[in-house]
This record gives sequence, C-alpha cells and structure tokens, in this order.
Amino acid sequence: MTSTICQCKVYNIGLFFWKSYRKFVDIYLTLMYVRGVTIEETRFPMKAVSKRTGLTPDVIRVWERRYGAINPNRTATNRRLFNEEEVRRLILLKRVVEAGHGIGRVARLPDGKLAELSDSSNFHERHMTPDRVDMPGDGLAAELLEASLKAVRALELEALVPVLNRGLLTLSRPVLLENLILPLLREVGEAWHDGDLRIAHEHMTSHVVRTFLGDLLLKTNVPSSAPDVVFATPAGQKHELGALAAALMAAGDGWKTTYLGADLPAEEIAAAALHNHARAVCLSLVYPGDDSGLATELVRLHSFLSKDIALGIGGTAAGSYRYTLESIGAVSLADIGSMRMFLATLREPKP
Ligand code: B12
Repeated sequence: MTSTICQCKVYNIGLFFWKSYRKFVDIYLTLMYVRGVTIEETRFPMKAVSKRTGLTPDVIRVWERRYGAINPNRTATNRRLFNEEEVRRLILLKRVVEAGHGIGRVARLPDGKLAELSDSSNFHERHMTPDRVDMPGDGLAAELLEASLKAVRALELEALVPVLNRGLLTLSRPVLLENLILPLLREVGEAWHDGDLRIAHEHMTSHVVRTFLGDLLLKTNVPSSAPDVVFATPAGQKHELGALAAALMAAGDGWKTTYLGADLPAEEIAAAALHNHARAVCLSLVYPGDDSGLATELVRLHSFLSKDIALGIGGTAAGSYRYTLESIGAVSLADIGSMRMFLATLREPKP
C-alpha cells in the first residue's frame, strides 16, 4: 500500500516537472520565434488576436479550419501565431459577416474584395443572390442547436447568447434562421407544451431571441433610397418572432424595414405604412386561428391602406383566415422564401 502511494507521488512529481519543462520550451520557442521575425513583422498569439478582433478563439479556429479564411504560422509546439495582415483580415471578415454575409461565401475572398463588401453601398445586389440559402453549415447549425437547447434547459442566459453569436459569425443568415433560431423556438415550444420545460424556459428563450434578432435588424445597413416595407402583428396576435424573422430577411435583401412589433390596431399599422410610403405591409398570424375580431381588423386595415400598398400575410394561422384574405386581395405567404419572392416583384416602382 505504502509503496503504491510512493510510486504515485513520484509519478505526479515527474508529471509536474515534465509539464513545466514543456511550458518553458513552449514559451522559449515562442519568444525565439517572435524575436526571429520581429525585424520583418510582429506575430500575435491567439489570445491577443481574440482581444483585438473581438472574435472568440473558437470562431477563429472554425474560420481557419472549416473555411480556410486564414493560414497562420505555428510555433514548434503547434501554437498559432498571426501576423498583422491576418489580424486585419479577421477584423474585415467580422465586419462583412456581421453585415449579413455567410462566412462560407466570403472566407476566401481577397482583402480588397472584403473591404468593398464591408461598404454598404452595394448591399442590395449581394443579398439578392438566390444561392445564399444553400450555404454550407447545416452540420454546424445542428451542433449549435444542441448547445443552445442545453443552455436553455440549464436556464443559462450567459451560455445561450454566445452560442447564437457564434451562429451569427459562422452561418449565412438564412441558415442561421432556418436551422438554428426557428428550430430552437419550436423545440422549446414543444417541450413547454409537453410539460418538459417550464414557462420560465420559454420566456428566457423568447427574450434572448427577440433581443438578438432585433439587434441584428437595427445593425443591418440598408441604403436610404431603398423601398420600405412594414412588419407587425395585428391586434390580438402576441407572437411577434415570425414577423421579426421575416423583417430581418427582408432587410438582408435590401428593404428598409419598419418593424412595429406585436398586437397593433389596424389604424396604427396603416398610419406607419402611409407615412413611410411603404410598398407593402407584411403581417404574421400565429395564434389564435379563430378570432372573428381579427378578421374585422384585417378588413379595416385594407380599407385604410392606399391601393398601391400590397398586403402579405404569413404565419401558421394565416390559412385559418384565407376567406378574409382573399376578400381583401391579401397575398398568403407560405413561408419566408415566398415573402422574399413576393417582395422582389414589388421592388421596381410601378410605371
Ligand atoms: C414564444 C412563444 C410564445 C411567446 C411569444 C413571445 C413573443 N414576443 O413573440 C408568448 C409567451 C407571448 C406566447 C403566448 C402564448 N402561446 Co405561444 N408560443 C411561443 C413559441 C415557443 C414560439 C413562437 C414563435 O415565435 N415561433 C417562431 C416562429 C417564427 O415560427 P412559426 O410561427 O412557425 O413561423 C414560421 C412560419 O409560420 C413563418 N412565419 C411566421 N410569421 C410570419 C410572417 C411573415 C410575414 C412571413 C412571410 C412568414 C411568417 O415563418 C416561420 C419560419 O418558417 C411557440 C412554439 C412554436 N412551435 O412555434 C408557442 C405557440 C405558438 N404558442 C402557443 C400557445 C398555445 C400560446 C398561448 C395560448 C399560451 C397560454 N396558455 O397563454 C399564449 C397565447 C398568447 C396570445 N394571445 O396570442 C401554441 C399555439 C398552438 C396553436 N397554434 O394552437 C404554440 C405552437 C406552442 C405549443 N406547442 O402549444 N407564446
């Protein structure tokens, strides 16, 4: 017994010295390496790069490994060392991704092209490319979905936010919405319905998602000459996240979006649309699907709007009001993809 304890102690002491030696060699080699190249250029370790760029080490590694966005040098012990050019490239990439581009699409572009993209002037063209929906990243989105559900179950707001931010930096906007945000809301909704999660879990998730999408919408640059579209939910409809997600996609396509939130009387929605000379009003109907008061509200809204403002209605309950929608000439929008096409037809002003 005593000899086993002794052996164990000797092993631990040995391990301690070995680890210390490795650390010393690593620091020494890093210093030597940095010294060796300082005449030509300074090199930065991951921690410093993360601090300067505002990107987490996790995201920087994904951008390197998965997308080949950068190719930093390594020390003898395989630690990354970035040069100034790579740090600037990461800052540029972050800006471009935050403006709505998927990293998979821009990761290998030259710096000059990235600088051009970060300028918001050609925002519309870059967001109208139809192949944006089929971006790589589905596997990553599934991983992030799992991580976000884990954070929700643990009621850890501080863990959920970084997962969504990572999605923002690594996925295209359609993939972010369709494969991460919306499935997250649905999963939480189902679990809440089944009694598996509490109202508190749902409220925390809704709060984080609303803030996240709202913030993204405010940060989306759209040229001031862009046409306007109003998003809201009518009186009695409290679920606003479908309208918010749809507004975000429209903004990504270069529409100026007037987002009004949930539960608005018809005259308020109409006043905003008329004031901003909107080309369309898009509403979300989710629950309930049998509100006779809502049918009246839709008819009133139609009567307040001028003839050149189109009305598009989406959401899971839209089908329940189809006769009313038909009677007022509103367009039923099966999903966000249909809305993007509907808006594209309204893009050019009528002659
Ligand atoms: C968050 C949430 C809430 C929050 C809403 C917070 C907020 N600020 O929006 C609060 C707490 C207020 C809430 C309340 C209630 N809720 Co709720 N809620 C949800 C939850 C979890 C997410 C809803 C959501 O935002 N989904 C995300 C959206 C984006 O998904 P979606 O609606 O499927 O939208 C897709 C399309 O329909 C389309 N779309 C949607 N809108 C639009 C708009 C346009 C223009 C376009 C183009 C497309 C489009 O795009 C989306 C992507 O494809 C859902 C669960 C779920 N499965 O969705 C339940 C859910 C919708 N709620 C439900 C219920 C029952 C309620 C309550 C009655 C609960 C209660 N007992 O009090 C109340 C009703 C309040 C009211 N008077 O309306 C049920 C509805 C069941 C039904 N249809 O019969 C659901 C499905 C939960 C469930 N499984 O039972 N809820």
